[in-house]
Amino acid sequence: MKKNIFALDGKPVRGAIFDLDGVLVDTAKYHYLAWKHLARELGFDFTEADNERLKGVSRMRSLEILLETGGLAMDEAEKARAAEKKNTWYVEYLQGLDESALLPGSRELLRVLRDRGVLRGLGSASKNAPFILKRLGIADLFDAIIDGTQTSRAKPDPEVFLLCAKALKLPPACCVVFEDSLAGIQAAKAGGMRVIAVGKRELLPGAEMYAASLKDML
Ligand code: B16
Ligand code: MG
Repeated sequence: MKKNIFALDGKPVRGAIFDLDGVLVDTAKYHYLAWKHLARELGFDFTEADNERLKGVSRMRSLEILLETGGLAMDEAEKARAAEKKNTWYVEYLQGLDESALLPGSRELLRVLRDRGVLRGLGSASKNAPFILKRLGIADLFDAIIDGTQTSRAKPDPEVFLLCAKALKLPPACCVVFEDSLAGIQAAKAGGMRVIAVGKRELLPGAEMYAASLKDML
């Protein structure tokens, strides 16, 4: 392994918890296209820079940030309809998804960790995670899967990662989280875990280690 996750802070790493969108799979672009479509229908442009704030946060919170960006307000019923619309478009984009959408190094790193006795968990905010994992054919590489269908509090709340550590039967301090979003890094830190950020240090402060992609870890 090029970057030694076992040397992180000198404490043992017994579990690795992976975020899904933007870490293991390139679905972030489909989220963006679907939100941009919704913004266009609502009469404003939504840029890639605006989209940075949506990464890792729940569907409803993402909609609220989008409305804030466009200077619009909606009541709860309208919000539910708009979020549903966005999800329909997103799921349509996902229909073509296959193993080629796996980000470089994803499957290989999961296998290396398995072979070295490190438990692997998934900690994703996405309610579409079960469908995506099935399409990618990597579900059997995880010992525990926690996604947006099992959580009630969005990142930066640590709930998703704490539930995952519990499902792995490991104390949070023995786990390392791989994340591509600021909300996710904050969630992992709040849960008492170490973080490897997948992305740029300037955009993702607070992690113990940085990697441009999971391939860098191998
Ligand atoms: P859904 P992650 C997150 O997944 C995405 O990063 C975020 O953009 C999305 O809004 C959220 O899932 C909810 O996804 O609408 O599919 O339920 O990065 O935590 O794996
Ligand atoms: Mg992510």
